[in-house]
Amino acid sequence: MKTFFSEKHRLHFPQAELSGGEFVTPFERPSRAEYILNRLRERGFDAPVAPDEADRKPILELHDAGYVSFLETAWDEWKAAGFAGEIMPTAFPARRMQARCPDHIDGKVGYYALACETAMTAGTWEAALSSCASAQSAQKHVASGARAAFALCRPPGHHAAIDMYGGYCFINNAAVAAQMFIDGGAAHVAVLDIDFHHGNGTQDIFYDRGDVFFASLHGQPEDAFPYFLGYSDETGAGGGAGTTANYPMPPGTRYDVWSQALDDAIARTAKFGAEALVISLGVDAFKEDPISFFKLTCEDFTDCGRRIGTLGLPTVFCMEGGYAIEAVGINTVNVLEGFLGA
Ligand code: 5XA
Ligand code: ZN
Repeated sequence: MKTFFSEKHRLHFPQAELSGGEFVTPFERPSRAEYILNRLRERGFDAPVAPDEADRKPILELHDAGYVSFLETAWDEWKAAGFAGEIMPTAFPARRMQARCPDHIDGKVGYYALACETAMTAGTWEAALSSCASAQSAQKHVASGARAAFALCRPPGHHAAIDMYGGYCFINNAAVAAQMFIDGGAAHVAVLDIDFHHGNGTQDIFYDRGDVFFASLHGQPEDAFPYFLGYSDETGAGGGAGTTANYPMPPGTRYDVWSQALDDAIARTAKFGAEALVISLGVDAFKEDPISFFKLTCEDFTDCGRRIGTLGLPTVFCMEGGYAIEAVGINTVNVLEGFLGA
C-alpha cells in the first residue's frame, strides 16, 4: 500500500493548546508523523510519496468560500491587528446572539472556530492544504486502480465542518477524498470514522446528501469532545435521511463492544452499495491515549483493519487522531496490515 505524505505538515506547529485550563504543548504535534513513518519503514512499507499540489476545487465544493478565504488570510490579518501570539478564539456566537461574521479578525476567529484548543500559526494554512493534498493524491491513486492507499494527513480533518475549524482540523481531508470519488462517477461512497472523537465535520458536510454514507464510532457526546454532535438519533436529513450512523459509546468501552458497532457500520456500508470507502483513521481509541477513554489494544487495531478489509472496497485511509505517541505508529500500521491481510 502506498503512503502519501507531505513534509509541509511541519509548518503547522503551534506552541500552545488550551487544555484543562492550562497551556500545554499540543497533543497533535509533528512528531506523531515521525512515529508513523518509522513504523511504516520498520514493517517494510514503501517509502512515502509526496502528493501533487492540492486541488482547491473539491475543497470548495464542500467548504464555504468565506471560510476557506478566512483560513488563508487569518494569520496576516491577525498580525496586522497587532496581536503577538498564536491565533486563538476568545468569543463565540453563542445562544441568542447573532451568527454574522464580524470584520475584526478577533471576531472572525470566534465566528469560524468550534473550539478553543486549536491555535493557528504562520504556516497553518499551507500545512492544512498539503495535508489535504495527501488525501487527494491517495484518492487519485485508488481511483486509478490501486486497492488502497494511506494518506498520512497532518493536520487531521474530520472535525472541520462546512464553515468551522477546531479539534486540530481545518480542511476535511476524508470528506474531500469522498467527494472526489463522487466527482469521478461513483454513485455511492462511504466514510467510516474510527477515530475516538465524533466526526462532526464530516457529518455536517454530508448530512443531507444521499450519495455519501457516514458512520462514526466515538466517545459519547455526554462525556467526550466535540460534545455537541454525535448522538445516535442523528441519522441524516432530507435527501440524506438514513445515511448517517452514529455509534456513541461510554467511558471504558472495550473491543468486544466497539467491534459490534464496527460490524454494524460495515454491514450498513455494504447495504448502502458503497463503491468506494474512505476511512477516517484515528487511533485514539487506544487504551493508553491521553485524551480519550476507550480501551482498545494494539492487537484490536489489527483486527479492526481486517474487518474493514472484508468489504473488499477500494479504500483510502486518511490519518486523523492518536496521541499515545509511542504507540501511534504501531496502531496505525496495525490497521493497515490487518486490512491487507483480510
Ligand atoms: O479526533 N479529534 C481529536 O483527536 C481532537 C480532539 C480535541 C479535543 N480537544
Ligand atoms: Zn480523535
